[in-house]
Amino acid sequence: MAEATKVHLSFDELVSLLEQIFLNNNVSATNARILALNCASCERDGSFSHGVFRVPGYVSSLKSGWVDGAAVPEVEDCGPAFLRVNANNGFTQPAFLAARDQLVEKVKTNGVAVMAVRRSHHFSALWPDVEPFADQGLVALSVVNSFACVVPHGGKKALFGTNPVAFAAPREGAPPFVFDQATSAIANGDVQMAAREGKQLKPGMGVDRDGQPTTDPKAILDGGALLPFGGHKGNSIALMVEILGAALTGGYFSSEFDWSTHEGAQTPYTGQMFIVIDPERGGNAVFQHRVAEICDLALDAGQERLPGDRRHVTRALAAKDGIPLDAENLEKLRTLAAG
Ligand code: NDP
Ligand code: PYC
Repeated sequence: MAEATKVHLSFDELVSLLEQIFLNNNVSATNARILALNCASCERDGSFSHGVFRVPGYVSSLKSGWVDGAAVPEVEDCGPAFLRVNANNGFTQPAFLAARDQLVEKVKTNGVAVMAVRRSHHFSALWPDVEPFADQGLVALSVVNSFACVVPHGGKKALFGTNPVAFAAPREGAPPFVFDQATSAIANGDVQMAAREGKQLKPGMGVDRDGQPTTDPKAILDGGALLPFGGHKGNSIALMVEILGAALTGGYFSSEFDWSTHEGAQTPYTGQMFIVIDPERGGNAVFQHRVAEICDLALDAGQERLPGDRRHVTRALAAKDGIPLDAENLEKLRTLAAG
């Protein structure tokens, strides 16, 4: 198959384009900027399942009124080390950023703090949420639940979301150690992309509508389901994400909100949880050095690369050459931006 023609945009050009698309779809100026930066960062770093690929989904959800692009989050101080945020049916990122400075203040005061976001839509990767904490010397863990498309280990019907977990820690002399992974065998976004590109998946990732194993992404999307990664072990982590992301925050479980009758709804309406730690309170002044040490030991032991390495290589290339976009997709984005 012939390679699609690529057009290279600078980060700022892509942010402006996306910002205009959000503004054209009932998103407030503050929120449009936040969502555009987030989506452009994913595309820049090669997180393609959550970059511009997601724009039609954002627009569809916004146009349908399923998510409120102009929502104003409410931040509630629930104790020395606990913040709750009600996103008021808006996206998580503006809700989280509304409370972020207060959260860091609490972390500096107490050594650790928690932020629980509810009534929120998360349609992106998680690393943009946690990596900036590590850039400022903090350790961060975040989980978010999504929509029911993962059948529990040994189970019969979809119950969990693809429920990602992301972790970030500062590392001496190098970008932070960051991993960000779905608790399903593969993210739903990657299944959609495989279906679109006519590719098969690896065995062991999903089942069809009759519960039979399949490698066909269309069969998974059309009434089938994904499996948790790593059998019963990944299953428990997916369940933990439901507990932290929904039960603890006051958000919906992935199986609990009903979007079946809301035409156009595409963004999961759930909750997100953050735990942020100041490693200096561990009394270990060489924390960042120790993080670098264990990462180097893993590489010396034969680990092929660290999580985040691929993103940083892609980011560096984008800084040099611009962010490559399919010409055809870019035209569609420009049409959306023209209003
Ligand atoms: P991947 O399996 O592609 O990658 C998961 C992690 O493993 C990344 O940190 C990746 O780093 C790292 N990694 C990949 N290959 C290797 C390797 N060979 N050696 C060491 N590390 C490696 O991600 P998923 O498909 O699980 O998830 C994709 C994205 O989808 C995530 O960003 C996630 O947040 C998002 N998502 C969002 C959801 C939501 O509800 N909002 C739901 C589910 C997923 P690197 O990035 O450098 O490749
Ligand atoms: O890719 O699994 C996924 C996903 C779910 C919600 C947002 N992304």
